[in-house]
Amino acid sequence: MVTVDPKQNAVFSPAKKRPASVHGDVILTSHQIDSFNREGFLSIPSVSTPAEIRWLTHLYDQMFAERVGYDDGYLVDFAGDEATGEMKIPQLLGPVAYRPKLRETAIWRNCEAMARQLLGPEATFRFDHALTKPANGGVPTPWHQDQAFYPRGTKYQTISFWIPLQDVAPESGCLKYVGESHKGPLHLHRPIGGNTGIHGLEALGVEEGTRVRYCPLPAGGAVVHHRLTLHGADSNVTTTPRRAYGIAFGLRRPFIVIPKEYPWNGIKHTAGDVRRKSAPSHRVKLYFKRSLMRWGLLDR
Ligand SMILES: O=C(O)CCC(=O)C(=O)O
Repeated sequence: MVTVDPKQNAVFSPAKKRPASVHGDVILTSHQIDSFNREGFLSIPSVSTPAEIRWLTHLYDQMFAERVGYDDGYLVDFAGDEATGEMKIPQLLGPVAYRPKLRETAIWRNCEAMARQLLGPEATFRFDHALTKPANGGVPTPWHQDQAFYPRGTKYQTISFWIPLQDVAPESGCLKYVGESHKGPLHLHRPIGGNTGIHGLEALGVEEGTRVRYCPLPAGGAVVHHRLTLHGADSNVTTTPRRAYGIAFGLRRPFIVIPKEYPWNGIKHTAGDVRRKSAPSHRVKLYFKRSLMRWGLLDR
């Protein structure tokens, strides 16, 4: 097993005395940027502080305990079809919509600053999520590429940061990558196990070869990956749940990135989709979105 030491090529200066408003305490070196561009991912030893991680862990546990987002269809099972009982990998899509304070964190500020270094000054926030791997075994996160989740009409291309809230290693479900897979192609995907009631996707025909890299990290460290980088995680066989927060930033392109729905998304019909479409908040949002699009004030 090949693991990547985040300290190896990283320069990190958590400027403790800086006021919170200063943009980005973590500055990527040109060596790190080259490494990201070459490999399609990068480990960063710290993007937060122990106090912030304690605060976020509390907030995170509260959100999952209260099942925040469930009725709106934003709390879903990434790896199960929900018809079968306990969620296998509970995932909350868009936690910042429920807890706007997430925007005020060092994690957010640092990831946004790094995204601008990697993508350019126009990079903007696109998406966040929280994903828990229950303790004592359970299912792995299969190989997938983030672009496979993009819906039709997307005009953005993203990179994703993933921040564990406790130390992670291969046995607790740290992320693993296939190095250089961001150079393409986009693999065919399918809903996990071919079950169209499952939200998560798995890539087909992945040849791992010798290029698999595990990225163990301390709590509050981060990995960042390109939208085409194949990634996944093994089962969490430790006795504590593995909590992780993810944020994606993207660049708006002058063209539609996904003109036609990917077939593997078109065939999905999940319990979360049903809840989302019937939630009153969804219907109101859809009404305003369609009106703005009709008036030319919003593109997809
Ligand atoms: O947390 C996991 O197991 C997978 C996360 C992931 O695929 C992502 O954040 O892009």
